[in-house]
Amino acid sequence: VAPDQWWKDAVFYQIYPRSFSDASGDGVGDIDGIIDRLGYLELLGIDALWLSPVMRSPMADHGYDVSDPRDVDPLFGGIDALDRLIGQTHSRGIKVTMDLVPNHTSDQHPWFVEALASAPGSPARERYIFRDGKGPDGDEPPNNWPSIFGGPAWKRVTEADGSPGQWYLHIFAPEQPDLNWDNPEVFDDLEKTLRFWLERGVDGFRIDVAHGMEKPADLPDMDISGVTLLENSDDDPRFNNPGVHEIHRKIRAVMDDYPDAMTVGELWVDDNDRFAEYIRPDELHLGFNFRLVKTAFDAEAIETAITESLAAVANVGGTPTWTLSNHDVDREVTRYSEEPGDADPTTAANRLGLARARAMILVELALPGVAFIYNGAELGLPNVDLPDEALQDPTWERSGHTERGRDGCRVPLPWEGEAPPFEFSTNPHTWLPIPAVWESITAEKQLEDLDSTFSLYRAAIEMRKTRTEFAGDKVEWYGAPEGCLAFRRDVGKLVCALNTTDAPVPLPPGEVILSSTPLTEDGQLPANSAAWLV
Ligand code: TEU
Repeated sequence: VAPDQWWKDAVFYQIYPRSFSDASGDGVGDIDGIIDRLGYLELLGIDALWLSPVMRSPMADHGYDVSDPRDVDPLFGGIDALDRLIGQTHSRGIKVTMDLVPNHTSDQHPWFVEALASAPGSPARERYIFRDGKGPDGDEPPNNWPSIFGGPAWKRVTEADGSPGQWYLHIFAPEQPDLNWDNPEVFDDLEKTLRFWLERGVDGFRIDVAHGMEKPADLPDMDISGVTLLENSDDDPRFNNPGVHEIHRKIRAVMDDYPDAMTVGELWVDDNDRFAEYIRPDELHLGFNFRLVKTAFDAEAIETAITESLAAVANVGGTPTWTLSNHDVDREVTRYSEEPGDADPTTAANRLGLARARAMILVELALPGVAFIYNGAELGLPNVDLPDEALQDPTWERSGHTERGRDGCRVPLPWEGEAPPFEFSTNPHTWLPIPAVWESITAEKQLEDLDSTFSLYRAAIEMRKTRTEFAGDKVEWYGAPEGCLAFRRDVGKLVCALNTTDAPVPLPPGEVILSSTPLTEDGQLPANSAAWLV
């Protein structure tokens, strides 16, 4: 058993490095930019950082295409910058976790370059998933699998002699060939990567596509009738194959040499019991539970999501986790607004979305377990509906311009000043344009405003860390008016009440210590609000 399971009730803050803060002035965020903002993160009160990938990468999927897993890309400042970040973050009492991408590599990774230069059937090809094509000329893909980003999941290569050749599998972009996890070299290399970063002082890893990696041996066709880009179902043969658990057990055996370090898997698994299998005691320490991302602002549905999540995780003796957004999904303000689309924080739709997002952070932070916050959520940022020419996510191209992709939630953060780029960078040409209408919601303005979303997050995190009322691993539900929920932590008795209706409702008994909306009527919880009581 780990001596210090610091992650068990931690608040993690996800940094999307391109979008957080740019020190070099090239318009793309970097590690020195993060170092410049550590004071802000300390003030917010978070326990740990999760950095989306900073390893060497040609950036076809902004770092999720890794060409050297044991180095940091010069775009982000190189490995010396990361060493500085680890040192300075630790000296503020904050942990650092990194993203690992074991399902695939970049097509520029030396292994893949070697595979392309080698003959069909050669050991170099056996590190990836190469197959002959179907049809008399082998000119049809080996099966019907679609890529998550659009188009087929197979690309045909040209052999060394110039002839049309085999196909390789890429569940994501063609620049992200899937590794063959049945080849022992693949795990051996991941073990090197794990130890490399742990020895440098990293406190843990987020594991990308942790429900992927293993593929069924016969690569059967799949039912593609209901397939949606950027999504997968539980029985999709591209994911959730039984052999994946063996991989997690091998990763855990390495991690157990570093008892203060943890893993959290990205698990797009809807069935809670199936999800929980990944966090059995000898697999991942934690798994991302996306139930709240997938649930509308509806008290009954939220209560069900929480109850089912807690029950499944308790069955395996695991730790619950909660998340409202990340770099792959629409920001919560936009999801909860009734007319999504516009970045302007002053529209009625975005004000409604923000009220609901503020309520939900009180729900998330009142629950037992781990909370993940995606950078910019603490400023209440909405998605940005970017112009076509700004879009960069591979989904935009690969879907034939039918899907706008994930850029809208990745716009750089507005820090200070009255106009873009709001001190995110000294360069006005930021990698995605920052809307001028964010002038009223910069970090600078929110830090000094006690009613701001930043101040709400800060107060909530501080209470959660310091007050004894948050003790207990379980929640007890109260009866609540229709469209509302109320639960209490079993030991400390903190009460969280949520009103998802459009009218005020009576508050449960107790003293309010925090509310997502100012309480104007005595004893009433306003519409689209939450409160904490003791
Ligand atoms: O995402 C994996 C993934 O499957 C997502 O596309 C997910 O299915 C979708 O967002 C659900 O709505 C991870 C990373 O988080 C993502 O940024 C990468 O593009 C992807 O892996 C490939 O590495």
